[in-house]
Amino acid sequence: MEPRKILTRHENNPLIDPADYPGIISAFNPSPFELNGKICLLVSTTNTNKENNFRETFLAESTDGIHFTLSGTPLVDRSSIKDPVVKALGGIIDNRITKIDDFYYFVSPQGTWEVGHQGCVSVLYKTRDFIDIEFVEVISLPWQRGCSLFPGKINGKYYRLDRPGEGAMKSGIWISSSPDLIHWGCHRPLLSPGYAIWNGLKIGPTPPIEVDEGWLVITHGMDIPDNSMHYYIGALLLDKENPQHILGKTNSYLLAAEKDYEMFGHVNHVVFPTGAIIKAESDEILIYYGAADTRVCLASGSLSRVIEACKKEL
Ligand code: BMA
Repeated sequence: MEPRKILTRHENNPLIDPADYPGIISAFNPSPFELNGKICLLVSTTNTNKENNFRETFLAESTDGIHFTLSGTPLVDRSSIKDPVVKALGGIIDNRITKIDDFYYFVSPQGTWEVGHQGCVSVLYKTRDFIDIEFVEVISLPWQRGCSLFPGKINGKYYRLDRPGEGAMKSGIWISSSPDLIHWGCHRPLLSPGYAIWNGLKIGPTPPIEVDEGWLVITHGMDIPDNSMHYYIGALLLDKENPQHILGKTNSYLLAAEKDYEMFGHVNHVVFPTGAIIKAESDEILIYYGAADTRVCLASGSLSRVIEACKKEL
């Protein structure tokens, strides 16, 4: 089946609309996870009211994966962070979340402009219950986005994917490893942008999901077809034992910005994934994504077809 026909948008889209939350002007790029039988999202939000300028993450919870309630306060209480430089870093948005053993780890690409530098660094947080959130460490240099942890060790080491680069820079996916989730090295390029037209300028990762065939990674791609940025959703399959080895990737995108709610907003023509949930028993993948950097949407479809599209490079 053609990759662009695998996913179906949910009829209730957008599932989270900032219009329903006074004070918030965008709710987007949701990082999904499961907790106590619920589907939850770490939702990126902005409020550009000049006196209360923030970019923060709010927790959204749902019992059916469709109807979400957004928390009333930001997830990370910055007053609990002791390190003054980390406390002053830019907004906590675009998280990638991964459960490793008993903890949920999430990484936020936080700006360093606020502390007199440039670019984003990857900031690692962990929590068990989404009440007590612990700052762990800054785990990258600047110009780093999209840090996505694998959900456990592979042959004795933790692994992660990154998308170094910002703005108009060409940016692809890199892989690295660590003994302890804090000290990272052995950086290697994994996938360059431009393997297809929809990722001409950028290709970036989300947290790898274990499937029978390997590690499934939902990706974002970006191209500038008409002098404006267009974002797409694609997928990649990595070898289970050696994640530096790509088994296949979708040649076509799975989703492009085609609906009004994806084409028009704070940034036009954006469908941006920050993770996915799989329901292996019903052969389903749920991709929650940011639409036009303004709202939260859902597209879902057959997991095995997404994997097949990767393997056959459709
Ligand atoms: C990326 C990040 C995301 C955003 C996307 C599209 O580089 O800034 O927050 O959704 O661009 O604007």
